[in-house]
Amino acid sequence: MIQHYRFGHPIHTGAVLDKPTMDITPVKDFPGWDISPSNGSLSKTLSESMRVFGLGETVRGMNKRGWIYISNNTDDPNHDEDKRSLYASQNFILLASPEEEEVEGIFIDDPGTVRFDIGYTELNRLIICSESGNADIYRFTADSADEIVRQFRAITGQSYIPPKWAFGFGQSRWGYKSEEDIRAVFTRYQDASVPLDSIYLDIDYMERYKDFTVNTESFPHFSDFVEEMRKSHVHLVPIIDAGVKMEEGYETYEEGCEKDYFVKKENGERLVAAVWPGRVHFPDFFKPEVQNWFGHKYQFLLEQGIDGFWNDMNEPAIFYTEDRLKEVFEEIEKYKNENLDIQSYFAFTNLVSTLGNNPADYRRFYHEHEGQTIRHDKVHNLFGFYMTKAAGEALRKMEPNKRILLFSRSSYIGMHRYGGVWTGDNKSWWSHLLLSLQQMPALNMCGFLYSGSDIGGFGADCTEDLMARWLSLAILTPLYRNHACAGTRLQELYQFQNLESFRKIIELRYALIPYIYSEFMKAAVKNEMYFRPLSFIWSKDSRAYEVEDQVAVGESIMLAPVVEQNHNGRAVYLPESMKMIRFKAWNDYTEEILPAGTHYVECRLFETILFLRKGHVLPLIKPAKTTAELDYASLKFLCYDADPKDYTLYNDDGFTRNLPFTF
Ligand code: MIG
Repeated sequence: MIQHYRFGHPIHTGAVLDKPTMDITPVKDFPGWDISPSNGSLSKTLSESMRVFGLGETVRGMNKRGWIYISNNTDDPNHDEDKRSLYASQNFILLASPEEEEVEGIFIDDPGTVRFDIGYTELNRLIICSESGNADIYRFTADSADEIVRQFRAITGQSYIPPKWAFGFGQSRWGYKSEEDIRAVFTRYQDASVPLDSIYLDIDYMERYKDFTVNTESFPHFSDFVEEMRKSHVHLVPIIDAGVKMEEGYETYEEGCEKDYFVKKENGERLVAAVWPGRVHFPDFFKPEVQNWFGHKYQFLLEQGIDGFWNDMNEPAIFYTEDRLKEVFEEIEKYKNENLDIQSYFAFTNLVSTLGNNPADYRRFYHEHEGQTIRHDKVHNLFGFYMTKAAGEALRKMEPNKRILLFSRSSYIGMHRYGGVWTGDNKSWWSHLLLSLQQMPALNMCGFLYSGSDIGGFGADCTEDLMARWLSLAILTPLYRNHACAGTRLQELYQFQNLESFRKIIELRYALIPYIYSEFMKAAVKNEMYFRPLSFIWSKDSRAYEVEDQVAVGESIMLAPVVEQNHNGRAVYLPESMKMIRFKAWNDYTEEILPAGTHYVECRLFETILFLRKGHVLPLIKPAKTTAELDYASLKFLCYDADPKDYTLYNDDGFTRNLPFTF
């Protein structure tokens, strides 16, 4: 059942479909909740056994109890335990307990700041607060978590489906500068016979960081180069940033100015911010004509053979604005001849250190939205969504018959219809290895099925053992991309000693593609999750609710990866008997049936263990250099008290849109 309650006068975000496929009933209260429209809050006492799941891409565990999360999209490369906001606002939570029959979901559709105080102020109280007091609130009730998720997707829409090659291994690094750099990556992987489907182009492929340009000095024959890679079935995936460089003669800039497509301040002047290109304007993605314009700009790259993109810096990230910079210099001037006491010393240093992503700057500009002029901060969390919607809709028009890879850093619910997400600038930390696993079910719950973290970690130096464990933990994660920050230790697999062993992990990934693709498609089409917390399946098992480092993936598999350094194994909880499959390589594995309960399971570096559920099947295929070259005639099936016929395998040409999917 879906109920709707409204606070104030919320704006229409597009998160909820115009034509939902389930009924929504307007109500005057939610049973069991205290609602206070005057301060935009709703709250509820949580029983001890109640768990709170969801919120997509946030810090901490799958059970969100015991912290306060604030939806306020922020470019913050330090995903520490005390952070309240990251890049995305996915305001959907689910409440479940082994002691209760009813499961409940709450979605707050409010693109401004929303606080989820989940046992922070009061240990056993959940307080959700819309700062502006304008929000559409949906309450879902059902007898299972899976049903709540289906209801949620029935009103917010089906998840984005990427092309099949997007499930292959991708190599990325901020710092590849030229055709030669990219070719070297390709060659080294080829020489090592490591499968690879994509190489990513970070901001250096552009001419002075200008969107929809290619640096012709470092990529003199871009389309030929794209074609050269494509002959080996390797796709190049360029980045697109939200800010448009201010530069005379630059078409996108000049056109945007002429047509009045950039965001403006109260005085009517265009906002001048600074990001990688230097001074930029932000397109007003809230206007349909701007979405259409910006989206069609991707054509420049499509024409050169590109068929995948990642949208970055779209919170939007601001290094500084010209206005703020001016204010700061004026303030500094005042301190010049003063004797700085401790207070003024802190105030002084603070001036410069808070230039980036400053809240004052997000209050400086406006959007035109459905006939209204709205100050940015009130709709801040929609910016990345609308940029990606712009791209997604235009790509559908420009390539009506071909799926294009698209994922974004910033997001809001609704964006899951247009693209996937990656989890931003994590670090090469063991704690982030675990975090990356915990974020997946939360993202899936909110509709973001195509997702993944930067494998090996983005910031900081990656060690060989961390890379091995990460590749193995993410073995079934849809986006399977090794990415790192400029200046960190090189972490392409061939930079490490045991390249052979890395090859075996990547080959196992490719052996699992038929399962990954089938299960992803089922989840997308049936409005379900691909990654699930164990408690969503074993909902009466109170132990299952405590498991924070194991997940179910698709219908057949449970993962229990090693997430600690220098461990050669770990304790694994099995809610029921499962078959443990220990892979040393895709074609070198052992199978062992384990009873329900807790087991210490050895798992050495470079081994991957999959737990096959009873009554289920796991298809395996002979790996190939790319997903395009997989030979489905080589399929075989591992079973635990099941028959290969019990498994619905899905396959298609890997790129056609609008297939008549049915399961
Ligand atoms: O301020 O384009 O999250 O993946 O490599 C950094 C450079 C900008 C942030 C992205 C990261 C990307 C980087 N970008």
